[in-house]
Amino acid sequence: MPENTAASTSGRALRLGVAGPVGVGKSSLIATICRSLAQEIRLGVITNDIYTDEDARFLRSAGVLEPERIRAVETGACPHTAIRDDVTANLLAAEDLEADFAPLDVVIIESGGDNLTATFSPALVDAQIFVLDVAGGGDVARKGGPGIARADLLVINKTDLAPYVGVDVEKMVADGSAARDGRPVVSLSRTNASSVVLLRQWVLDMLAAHRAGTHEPQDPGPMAPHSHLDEGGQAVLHTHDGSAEHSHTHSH
Ligand SMILES: Nc1nc2c(ncn2[C@@H]2O[C@H](COP(=O)(O)OP(=O)(O)O)[C@@H](O)[C@H]2O)c(=O)[nH]1
Ligand SMILES: [Mg+2]
Repeated sequence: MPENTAASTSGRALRLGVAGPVGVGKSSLIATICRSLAQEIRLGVITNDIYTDEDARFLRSAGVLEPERIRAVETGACPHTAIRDDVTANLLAAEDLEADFAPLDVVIIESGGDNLTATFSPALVDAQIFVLDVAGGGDVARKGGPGIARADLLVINKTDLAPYVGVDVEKMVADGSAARDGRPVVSLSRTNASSVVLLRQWVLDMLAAHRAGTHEPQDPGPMAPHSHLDEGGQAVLHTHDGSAEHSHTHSH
C-alpha cells in the first residue's frame, strides 16, 4: 500500500472523520455539513454503528444527500477498532464510494462514538473533527484527551442548549483552545446559521489544503485504555498503544 502522505492522497477525495461520545450530535453535524455543501461539492458518507445501520438510516431520512451515497459499516462490539487499529472495512467502504460516485470531493466518516478518547487513524482519514456538546458539561473540554487536544477541529456543539444546562460556552471554548495549542475550535448549533458558516468554511479550507498537498494527516494519539465486556460477559482491558497488534488483556 502506498504511504498515506498528502502528496499521494491529494488526487482522491478528502476523507474527513467525525468522532466524539454518543449523542453529542455527530450525525446531525454531518447532516448540517451535507445540507450546507451538497450543492457545491460532491459528498459521500460512511457511518460506523455497533450492530445496526441506524446512523446511516437517520442520515438518509434527513434527505440531505442521495441515499446511495450513505453507507454503513457495522463494527461489532469495539467500534473504535474499526477507525483506529483495523481500518480495512472503512477503507474498502471509502474506496467503493469513491469508485461508485467518482469523482467525490469529500467522504465523511462517522465514528461509532463509544468513548471520550476514541480517535481515527491517519491511515483512514486525512483530517478529523472531534465533537463535544454543552450538555456533557462545561468541564469536559478542560479534561482533554487525544481528540480534544489534537483533532484538526474541535466542535463545541448544541450551544442553543447552554442556558438550560448552565454552561458558559465562551469559557468552554477557551478551555478547549487552551488544551489545543492554537488548533481551531468552533462553537456550533444547527439552529445558528453563522456558526454553520464557520463549520462549512473550515471544511472547504481543509479540502483546498488537501488538494494542494499542504495538509499533512495527523495522528491525535492512541485512546486511553478502557474495558469492555467480552462475549462471555467478562471485563476485558483493551489498550490502543499504537503497536501493530493491539492487545486484549484480561483484567482479572
Ligand atoms: N438542541 C440541539 N440538539 C441537537 C443539536 N445537534 C444534535 N442535536 C440532538 O442531539 C441528539 C443526538 O444527536 P446525534 O446527531 O444522533 O448524535 P450522535 O450520537 O453523536 O450521532 C439528537 O436528539 C439531536 O436531535 C443542536 O445543535 N442543538
Ligand atoms: Mg450518530
